[in-house]
Amino acid sequence: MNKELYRKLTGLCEKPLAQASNRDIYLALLDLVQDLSQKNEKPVTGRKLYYISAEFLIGKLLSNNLINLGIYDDVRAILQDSGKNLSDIEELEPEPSLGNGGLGRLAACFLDSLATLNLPGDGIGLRYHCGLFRQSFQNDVQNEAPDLWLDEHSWAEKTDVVYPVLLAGKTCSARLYKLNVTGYHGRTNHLNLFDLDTIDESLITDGISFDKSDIEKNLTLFLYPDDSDDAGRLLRIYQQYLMVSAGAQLILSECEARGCDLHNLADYAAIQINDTHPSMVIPELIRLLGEKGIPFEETVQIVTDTCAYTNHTILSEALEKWPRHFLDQVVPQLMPVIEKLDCLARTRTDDESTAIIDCRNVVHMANMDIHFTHSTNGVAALHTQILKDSELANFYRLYPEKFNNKTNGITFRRWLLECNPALTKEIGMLIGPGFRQDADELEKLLAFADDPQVLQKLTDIKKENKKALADWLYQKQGIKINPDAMFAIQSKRLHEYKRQQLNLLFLIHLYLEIKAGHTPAVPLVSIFGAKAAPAYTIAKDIIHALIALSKVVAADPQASPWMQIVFVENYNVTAAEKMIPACDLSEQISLASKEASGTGNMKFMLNGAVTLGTMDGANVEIAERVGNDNIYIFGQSSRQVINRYAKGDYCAYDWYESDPNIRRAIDFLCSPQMQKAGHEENLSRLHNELIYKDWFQTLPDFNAYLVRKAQAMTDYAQDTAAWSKKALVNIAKAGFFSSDRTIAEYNRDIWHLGE
Ligand code: 26W
Repeated sequence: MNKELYRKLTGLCEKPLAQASNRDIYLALLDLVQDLSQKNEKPVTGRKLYYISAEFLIGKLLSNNLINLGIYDDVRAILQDSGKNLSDIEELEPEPSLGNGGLGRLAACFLDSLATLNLPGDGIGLRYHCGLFRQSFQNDVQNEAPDLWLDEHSWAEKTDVVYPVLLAGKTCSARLYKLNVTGYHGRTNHLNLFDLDTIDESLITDGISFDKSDIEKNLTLFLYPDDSDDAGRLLRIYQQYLMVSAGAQLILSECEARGCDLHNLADYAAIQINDTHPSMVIPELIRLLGEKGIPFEETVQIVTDTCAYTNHTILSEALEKWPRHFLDQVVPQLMPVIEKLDCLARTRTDDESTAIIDCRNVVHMANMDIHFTHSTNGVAALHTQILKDSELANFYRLYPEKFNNKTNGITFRRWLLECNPALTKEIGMLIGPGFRQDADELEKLLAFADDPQVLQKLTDIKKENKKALADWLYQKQGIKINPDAMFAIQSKRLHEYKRQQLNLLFLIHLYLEIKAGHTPAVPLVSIFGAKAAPAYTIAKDIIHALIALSKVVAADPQASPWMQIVFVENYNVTAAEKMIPACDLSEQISLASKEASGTGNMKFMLNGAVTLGTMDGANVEIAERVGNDNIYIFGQSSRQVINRYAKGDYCAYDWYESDPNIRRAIDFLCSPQMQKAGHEENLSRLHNELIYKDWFQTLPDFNAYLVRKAQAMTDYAQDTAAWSKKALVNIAKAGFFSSDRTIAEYNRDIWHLGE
């Protein structure tokens, strides 16, 4: 036993561990981690990164920190000796859900990798009082409740640092909270989160509704308050400005404290703008540098040299544009700067499509980013190519040298070491511990690709993880699932382009086939985890249809031994850590060209799931690495999809009318069974949507999806060892998708930290 650690822990508890409550121990561990992580803070020399992001989906931090500090096993053993269980203590930690999905989780993985690689890099964001809403299903529809995660004892420590921020002409005080980010045997960096002292949580009334008028009381209450009305949209601008103005002041003061004279800001700071949400940092820095007496032209050059922009989407509705009068109201002090930037951009080109303020007085944030940063990157090879070829082609012609790709990655500390200890241990026994620091070493596993014992062991580990998921689901939702079935999981934000509705149509088809006497090769448990944006009606209808179908299936003794549908309530990082290690088939079925990258696809692969997917986002790079035998690809190519959109000739109704399988599956939504299990309004709205709109071309991919999924099920059923080999190859080839590789590339090409 590690005696020193034991002494420290009992000292912090102020009583023997056996007599301490789990909460006492949790708080003691929190103190212990803060203390140890502080010791790894290192002075910064040269350039330091500031990663500004409206989202940091960090998840629970206790285990992650214990692993990174190298004391996880010792702490677990010490607790065990005193009759305590670390996982019970982990349960007490609230999950900070400070993000919607991929973009926020990526930011969290990046912070982990920066610290692990010993690179000086901090995050800058907001300390939302409620993260993404807490989801429950009431009457089989999504219900949203506030998720007040802040505890009196939290990882984010209050500081005395306060910056003035001018919001609609009134000065507010932005207070800095600092959270230690530990690296795996690396340095400690920080996540800087800003908040106002005046926030009033009692403003929250019904569900996630609140009075949106008094920004001093509500500014950081929620992550992305509902933007379906103007008040919500204005509030988003207020939030963004609070973040970037306080962030810019923090950056300037840290650099000045290190001796920077601000003319050389780019030698001290690299700022990464995570999607368009922090774009106002550009005019804000120009404004602040101007106040210090630096001429406009020079401030523009300094800011361009310092900042870089990442694009995370090609959905045009997600590229932020604000009516000019919104900005006039919230940040009048920025408008003269934005106008000058617009004029300057117009001197470089007369291409109206690249204007910052367009002829209808709409301000295009992404356009400002591309003109006035030195780097624009996409997040997977295909995504970057599409940006260059179509979405941002006009910009690419103007600034070819600015465009570059940085394929996303995930931190293996959380998504392997922490969430799948059994697999981690087995890998260590086979190839030694080197993969923990160097993910590429996973390739050594290929030497065991034909070793029956190893393949059996992988099958056994997967089975145990499936049992653990089944137990968890039973405890949480009272649902019993069959661990001998194949587990197919689709977990991600709910969006039509991600096509949970395609999966729904498959499941209806499967059900009807079983009813017709055609049983599948293997029983299937189909698991979903997804939150729908509160104002996104069709997304909520898709959730409802899946839940209604799950009831129809469960009530049917002929079908239920063969298929089960489970919708996991309140999908978040904690749920993901349970679900991903238990997955056999990873569903990555977005419409080709629409998913910028995806990162769930990487997490599943690393945990030995085989992908069923379209040639979209990073699936393309996964396919390249694992080869055709170890992935199930289907559907239209991104080229075909882009051409179809360009021609504008897609007609869902034609597909519905001419294909009996499609018609049968869609019409089942309005069948008496479904209408009895669910709500007529939601189901017929979805029926209508699929037949008359289907913006994301579900129907043309339907048959190809059926065929590939049936093939995967047959392969799984027929030869366990062959399936296990596919899993092994996926794990072995996952090294490229480590965020350590991604961060090293950002540093090599864009940031040049510490230099
Ligand atoms: C309108 C504001 C807005 C728009 C989009 C807020 C949030 C979003 C998304 C949730 C952004 C997002 O998460 N994008 C995802 O980013 C991941 C990391 O790069 C990619 O892997 C996903 O493909 C992309 O959808």
